[in-house]
Amino acid sequence: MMIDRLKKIENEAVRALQNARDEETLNQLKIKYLGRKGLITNIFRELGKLPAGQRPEVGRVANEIKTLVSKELNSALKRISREKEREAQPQLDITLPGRRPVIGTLHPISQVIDEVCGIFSELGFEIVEGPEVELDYYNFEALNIPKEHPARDMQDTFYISDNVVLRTHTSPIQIRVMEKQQPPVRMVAPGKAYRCDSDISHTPMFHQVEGLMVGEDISFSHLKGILTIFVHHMFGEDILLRFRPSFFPFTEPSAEVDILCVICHGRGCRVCSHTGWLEVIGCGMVHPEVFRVVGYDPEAVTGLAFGMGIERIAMLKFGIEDIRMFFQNNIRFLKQFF
Ligand code: 2U9
Repeated sequence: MMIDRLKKIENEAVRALQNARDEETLNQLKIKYLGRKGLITNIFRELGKLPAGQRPEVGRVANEIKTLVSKELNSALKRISREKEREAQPQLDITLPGRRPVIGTLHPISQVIDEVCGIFSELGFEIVEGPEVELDYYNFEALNIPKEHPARDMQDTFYISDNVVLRTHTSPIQIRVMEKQQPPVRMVAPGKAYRCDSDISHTPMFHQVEGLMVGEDISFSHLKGILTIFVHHMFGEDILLRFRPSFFPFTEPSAEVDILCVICHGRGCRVCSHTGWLEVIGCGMVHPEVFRVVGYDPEAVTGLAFGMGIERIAMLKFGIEDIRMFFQNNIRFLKQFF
């Protein structure tokens, strides 16, 4: 009789615990079965009223049931707290489109270098690179920049040692090519250059693309023609340009290419220092002394050369006023060139 009652209590308790959906129900069940006046607790209290022969058996079964119901209660508690945790998490909506990964793009400076090299490459120029840590000889001496020349000043040049510098232009690449290769030469040299200088239009590291074309009858008109084609490709077919005399130790004659100011169209503004023109390229005919140094015969060959600062070209093309924007890695700035 008593055993039957116990079995019934056990079945009811287990079913109720398994069906419970919240902590409150579990608490009530705990009180109902295991509390001070609980159904299982009462059995122990009634043991004394039983005939002595039944007591051990009923006591043993009651203990078993008490243990089992306690275990069932614990696992119900764990189950409910797991369910609560899962409900607290946002539900997964598998119909939502996936998050696109952010894909980087080339830095605007790299984009402009590629564009410049692309134009010259179509004109048959080979692209050549060289070391950024360079011998004084290749950076200065071979380019007709003698020992006491102001361009060598400690204030402009980063010296590694007496005869080793960070190249101040990419021109040493052309010297290295001419040392190894006989004319004709038709090449562009892109890369980083270093000068100890820093303000809104100068950074200690900047980029250049320089070009060189050497052969038997290379003339100033080739230079004008090539650079005119280049400027039209880079800034637009109807851009106005002019060649203005200038001076560089490694070219003679030397010139600079100006374009009509892209901001004010020649009226004069802050960007063009009220001249109406913007310098974009330095150029000239290779100095005979440079040919002599690399072992070319200055009587037999002539050459055209040019150089441009990439940051300057990029600033004019994109309308950027402060060169330092290129090097601050501000993602909101860089994103505009995606
Ligand atoms: C060799 C012979 C001649 C390259 C040249 C310039 C003029 C020039 C500047 C433009 C702006 C450098 O970045 S910048 O500051 N460059 O004005 N560069 S002619 O002439 C050479 C190069 C190599 C062997």
